[in-house]
Amino acid sequence: MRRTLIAGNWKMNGSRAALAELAGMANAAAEHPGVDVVVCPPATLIAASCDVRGDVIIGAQDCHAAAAGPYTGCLSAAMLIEAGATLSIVGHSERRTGQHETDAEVRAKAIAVMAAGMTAIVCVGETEAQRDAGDAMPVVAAQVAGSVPDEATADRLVVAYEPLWAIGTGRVPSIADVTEMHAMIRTRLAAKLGAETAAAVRILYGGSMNAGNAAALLAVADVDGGLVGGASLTADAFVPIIRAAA
Ligand code: G2H
Repeated sequence: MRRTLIAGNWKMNGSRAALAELAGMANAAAEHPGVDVVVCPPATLIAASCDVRGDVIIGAQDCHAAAAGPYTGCLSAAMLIEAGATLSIVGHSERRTGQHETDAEVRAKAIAVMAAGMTAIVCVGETEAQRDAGDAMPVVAAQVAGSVPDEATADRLVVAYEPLWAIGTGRVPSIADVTEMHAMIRTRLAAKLGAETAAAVRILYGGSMNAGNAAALLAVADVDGGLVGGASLTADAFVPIIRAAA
């Protein structure tokens, strides 16, 4: 009942030349209609991406919580929609760490995204020190409690579990750890949103997903897709992950 979702997060990478890669991803999306394929390019490329996206859903990497105002360099949900985005990542660890975003700020961003009619991908994940200390589960549980809006609906919310120590490192958690974490996240979503909504929310795994490990990660019961960084920058790297999800 949950459609698999494969989302590429280009982070601060890509120029107009990368639109040729997006065209290749669009071909793969057309060949695999059972998979929702998302690409989140830099905001400067959202509008141009919509010209070549085909069946690919174009998303943003962040969204300000306010509708408008004195927030230099920031973009509102309405601006992102006008550019062509229908989804936004919020609370990526690179923003939680680099921009000191709190759970409350991430929740406010998710509310703004959903209220505008877009889907929010809310990111959670523990640091290596927290995992080593045995705190991974309570840390992520607290992030889910604090970052996911109480009013979220399954068609507007996606959760991405991204352990920080797996991001861009080539390391991934064991299948047992991914299984345990995703099951816990769904249990926490049920407590917050009700069992029916929680059962329908997609929970993505993110952190060094690639063509070699995607099939095993996507086979986990509560893994409903992937949030892919480095391996989403080229069609050659991203398309095999789309195929693995089909
Ligand atoms: C985690 C992921 C994309 P990567 O940040 O969100 O990046 O796949 O490069 O680890």
